[in-house]
Amino acid sequence: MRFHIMTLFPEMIMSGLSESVIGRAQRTGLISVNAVNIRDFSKDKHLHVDDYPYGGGAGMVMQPDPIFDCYQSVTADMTKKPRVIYMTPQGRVFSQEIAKELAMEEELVFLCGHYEGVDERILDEIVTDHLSIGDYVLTGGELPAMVMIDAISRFVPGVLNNKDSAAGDSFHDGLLEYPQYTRPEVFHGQPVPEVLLSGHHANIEKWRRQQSLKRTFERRPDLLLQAADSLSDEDLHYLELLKINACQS
Ligand code: 4GM
Repeated sequence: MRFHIMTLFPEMIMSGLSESVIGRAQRTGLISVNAVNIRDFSKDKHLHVDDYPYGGGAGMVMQPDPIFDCYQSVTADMTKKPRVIYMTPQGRVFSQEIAKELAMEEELVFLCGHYEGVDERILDEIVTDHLSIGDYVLTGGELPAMVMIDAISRFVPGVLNNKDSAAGDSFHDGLLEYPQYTRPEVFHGQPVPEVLLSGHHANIEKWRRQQSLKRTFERRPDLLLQAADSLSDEDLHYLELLKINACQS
């Protein structure tokens, strides 16, 4: 998977994605990250890439020409038009499902906006997907792009080793992950749940499933509706007990 990021802060992208699992995925060639500086495509003698908004108002607007030339350069050797993602609070909210879908692409281009906006004409011309990482405003699209690249890369085969992929997936079956414990056996007076020390694998699996259901019920009840298809009769029975307990307390 090749990621191309059009940005005014390429070092932020390259350094943010150089560590840990995503850094390793780059070094082993499973993914590549190509952050391109839009400013390199300014034709202005002062390398300006923004200007005052027509109609007046506060702030500056990123001009379409440097972004278009950057896009032409990034896509020059591509055989088909790639999906071009623009990170904006006005977009569809990014999710695990969207990450999985985008992981099927060979190339992805991200356009990071800054200042008070980007000229609408370049968005109309090149952007295929308007996406948001949540209902809040940041100073630029770089952090959202890094968030999406991380989430997408996890679905590229080989990026997670078996240990990473079995664990750490908080959306297994659409439920939240069960709690984990390691040594010491007692920490600040709190023991590890006894069942985990029992060696009884069936009981451990059952306890973990119940913990996942309990957590999801307490913390993200909205997810239970979406997960309804993957719930067994035993799951539903346990949820009934949780519901009854919740009414009594
Ligand atoms: C507004 C319009 C994305 C702000 C375009 C970008 C938050 C998100 C920006 C922009 C952003 C988000 C830059 N802030 N919620 N800031 O995904 O590029």
